[in-house]
Amino acid sequence: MYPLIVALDTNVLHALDVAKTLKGLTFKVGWDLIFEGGISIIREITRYGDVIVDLKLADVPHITNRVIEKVVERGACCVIVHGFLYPSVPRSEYVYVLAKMTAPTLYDEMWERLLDIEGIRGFVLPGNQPQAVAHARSRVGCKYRIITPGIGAQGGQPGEAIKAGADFEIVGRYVLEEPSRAAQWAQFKPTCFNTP
Ligand code: NUP
Repeated sequence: MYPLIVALDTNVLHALDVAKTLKGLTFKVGWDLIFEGGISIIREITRYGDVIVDLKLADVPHITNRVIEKVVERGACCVIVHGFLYPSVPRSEYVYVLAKMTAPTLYDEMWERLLDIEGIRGFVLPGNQPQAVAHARSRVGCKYRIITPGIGAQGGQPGEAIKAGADFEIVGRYVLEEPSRAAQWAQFKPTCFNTP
């Protein structure tokens, strides 16, 4: 398994085709694909690899927890939740906290505070900002996973965020356009965790 999470931001047929071609990798399913394929698309994609569901949840705890439960019931390993919910971020082994985005946002002013959250699976951090990834890794050690979008179309170079301390890089367009590019990740090793 390469330390690569393929973001299936495309239509259902193309997503299934890419997942079949890259069977054994990890896939990220977001709103785009769920609106098109329905919630059952999560289970369908799990036939080809682990699935992270990226709904960037941001609601009060009881609602967020109910959505997480529904997604996990369908076979996803984990779900991405907005860090700005802090301190009301749901704490669970299924939760990845989005702490800083690949585009400029208000997270840039307070993201480091989120690194103190306890009891989660890990953090989503910007792979196109390797210095932020390195800083986060030095703060949290190998206690949490770090996964990083922003590679390829958003400017990050393949392997750059892993070198800075990430476990997996999240890549959409760069791999969707040409799935054979996924093989570039064969040479990289996760910093701490082998599983997404
Ligand atoms: O800060 C973030 N930036 C980002 O691009 C947090 C994310 N979850 N993503 C997601 O990563 C985005 O929603 C998309 O699914 C993927 C990046 O796609 P691409 O730029 O590699 O095509």
